Amino acid sequence: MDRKVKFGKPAAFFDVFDRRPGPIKKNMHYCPGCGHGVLHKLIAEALVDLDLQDRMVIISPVGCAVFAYYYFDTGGISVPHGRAPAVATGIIRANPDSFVISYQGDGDLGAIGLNNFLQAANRGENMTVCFVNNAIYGMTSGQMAPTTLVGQKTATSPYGRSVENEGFPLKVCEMVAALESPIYVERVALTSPKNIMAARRALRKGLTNMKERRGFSLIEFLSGCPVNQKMTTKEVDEWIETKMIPYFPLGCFKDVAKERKPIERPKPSFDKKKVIDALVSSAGIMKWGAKSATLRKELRIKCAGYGGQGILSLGMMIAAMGQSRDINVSWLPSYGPEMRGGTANCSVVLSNDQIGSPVVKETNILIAMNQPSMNKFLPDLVKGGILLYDSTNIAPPKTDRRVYAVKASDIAISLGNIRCANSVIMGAFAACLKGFELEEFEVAFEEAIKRTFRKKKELVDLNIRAFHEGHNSVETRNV
Ligand SMILES: Cc1ncc(C[n+]2csc(CCOP(=O)(O)OP(=O)(O)O)c2C)c(N)n1
Ligand code: SF4
Ligand SMILES: [Mg+2]
Repeated sequence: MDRKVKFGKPAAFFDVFDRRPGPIKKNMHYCPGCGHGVLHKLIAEALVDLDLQDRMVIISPVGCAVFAYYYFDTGGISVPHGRAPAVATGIIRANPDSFVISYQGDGDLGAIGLNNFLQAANRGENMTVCFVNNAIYGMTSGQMAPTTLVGQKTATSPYGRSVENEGFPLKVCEMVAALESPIYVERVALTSPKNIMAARRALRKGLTNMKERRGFSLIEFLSGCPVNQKMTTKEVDEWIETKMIPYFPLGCFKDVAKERKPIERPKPSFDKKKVIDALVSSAGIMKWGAKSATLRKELRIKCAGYGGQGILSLGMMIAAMGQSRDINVSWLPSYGPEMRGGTANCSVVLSNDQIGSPVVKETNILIAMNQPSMNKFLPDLVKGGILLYDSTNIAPPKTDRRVYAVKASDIAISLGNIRCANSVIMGAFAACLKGFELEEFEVAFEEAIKRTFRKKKELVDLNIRAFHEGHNSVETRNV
């Protein structure tokens, strides 16, 4: 163990923090007296001394440490709140030659991400979790955390945490030590020099376990957040020593690294062909092709009819087909009394740009399968818009828009199943769009149908026949 005191910036930090926006490039963003700054330095020193820097990925949580990647000259990812151990698992499983630190606050690890964390611990993933317990949500200005002490006042517990309302603070080390897989669990404090030296030793032990591929280590760092605890740095250290440590005792809760046989996991495969095959067969429709070059503008589509006519799946199918062409899509169903046989509708947007709102009011294409839907939504069809309707159920409308009609219900009945009327409509829809917006529609439809009904072969054939009937039977009314 290296006992030499070191000065200056460890080489695992960037010389200049160029990733940090604004003029300050030499200092960290942490408040004076914050435990994160101290721990960062301990980590950076250890990465150099243990020769881990080049293969290390540090996962920054949501919380005050979210910008850890400004400082560490290592691999780094910022992840959604609480998801650090899940992302760390992905990295370590996909590339077992890498090393990974899951760096987490008490809100991140103990509240929103508790399940992610416990499951990773229970699986015994080869990672080191650095858990910064400052008994508060630092980044968001001091709300109560799972580790807030009983009686501690925070922004959301102005009268102090109470056992009656919130229960006792979560003892994470004690909980994890009770699990079978973790090999090393220790609680330390970032307060006095003596405690910081103990923290340094614990951190290095956890990182060494990972380096030797022994499994899951957790180190909990009791830490100050002077700003939100409204204390000076000296007061916060005293508070940790006199209030936190009696409830969260320091020490090693488990250390079985040496006697445990590490869990062996299968080596991942990066055979390009196998990966593509796996992706394509599970997504099916992804084979459809490259990004559509022919979608010139945003298409806002409304599908409407009776509940039970397959309106929502019609819209879903259009959205899925757009998605498979790498077009941005949204699908917004309208539920409610419609589910009991009234009108049902859904809004679909296809766009090469970002979609501002999934609500379709000004409609480019209206697909109407019953009269009330036609009456309700036709006024929203923009000038130059397309109306496609089921002429079995709907009287010819008076409109100056482009109109296409198909006897969808009659055709579906003649094919033996009224429920394939939506596939007839899809065929008609493809014919309306031919050479206009989306190419290779038929190929995509067949793939989507095969995927949807993969366990009912007879429905695949029926829906494909319905699609072709609809395609061939659509009539233009006023183009
Ligand atoms: C999904 C999600 N929920 C909530 C938030 C808001 N949020 C940001 S940081 C934070 C709490 C961070 O507290 P902690 O994990 O203890 O980190 P600290 O800042 O104290 O180090 C919360 C709730 C968010 N960003 N994302
Ligand atoms: S708010 Fe608290 S946790 Fe966040 S940087 Fe400041 S002292 Fe540290
Ligand atoms: Mg916190």
